[in-house]
Amino acid sequence: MADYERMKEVILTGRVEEISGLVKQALGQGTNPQDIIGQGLIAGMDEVGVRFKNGDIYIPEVLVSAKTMHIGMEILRPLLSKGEARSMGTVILGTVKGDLHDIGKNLVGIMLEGAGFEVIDLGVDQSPEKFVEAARKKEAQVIALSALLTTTMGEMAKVITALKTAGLREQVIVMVGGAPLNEKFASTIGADGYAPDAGSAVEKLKKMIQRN
Ligand code: B1M
Repeated sequence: MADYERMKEVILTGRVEEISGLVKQALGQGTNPQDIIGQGLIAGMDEVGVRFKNGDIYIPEVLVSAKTMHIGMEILRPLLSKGEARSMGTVILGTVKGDLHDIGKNLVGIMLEGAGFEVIDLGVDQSPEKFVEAARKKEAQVIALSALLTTTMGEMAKVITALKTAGLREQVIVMVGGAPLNEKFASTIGADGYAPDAGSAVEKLKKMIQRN
């Protein structure tokens, strides 16, 4: 049984030197990489978020926790990517303009790769034009947008408008996510799908791709 409580504690306290050992130990015990991410790494970051919000910890601690989680992720990423050999489709992924948060976006990318999608990650602070250009160039089936700030969620609507202007809206599924979003917001801006977390993003996208 993987020691999820200890993993969460190590992420929370930012003990970068300990996370690799714990993740490798869990893998050695036969634990599914996606379970390690969900119940260990993400659960740890969730708690970091709560403490940051409550003012119990500050930005430097948050960054060390994020680094700790990334180290764990780097061990798991190649294992997830072996999930399926055939590509389920090409996804252009990124965090919208003005927004620098990338931890959740990276998780979504890793999980999508694990499910067999080809993921082209544009990074953070990406303009609508960048998404449109990448979708056209790569003949992508999906644009996946992340936003963590209430001040940047509106950028998602601009991406959809830019897709319409470019004549690409009908060819591309637009999926949105991020902590301040919900189903209603996604539907208001005309997105095709919303997912509250990385796991459900994969499930929803698989279904949408099959329907198309
Ligand atoms: Co910022 N930050 N931050 N931050 N930060 C939040 C988001 C905040 C809620 C904290 C708070 O005040 N309680 C708040 C936003 C308030 C709001 O707008 N409602 C906030 C703020 C205000 C800010 C700054 C403005 C602070 C400042 O400078 N005064 C600033 C903005 C910088 C900018 O972007 N322009 C800022 C900066 C930062 C850091 C750089 C220090 C750092 C980011 C580091 C990085 O990403 N590389 C940071 C962090 C780490 C956080 C918190 C603590 C944690 C975010 C995180 O990584 N969570 C966050 C508080 C919180 O969330 N409780 C906070 C873990 C991650 C796994 O979850 O990203 O939600 P999340 O992703 C989830 C789901 O949302 C979903 O799946 C993921 C996992 O399952 N999901 C998708 C995400 N994208 C998806 C896309 C999908 C589907 C699902 O489909 C495409």
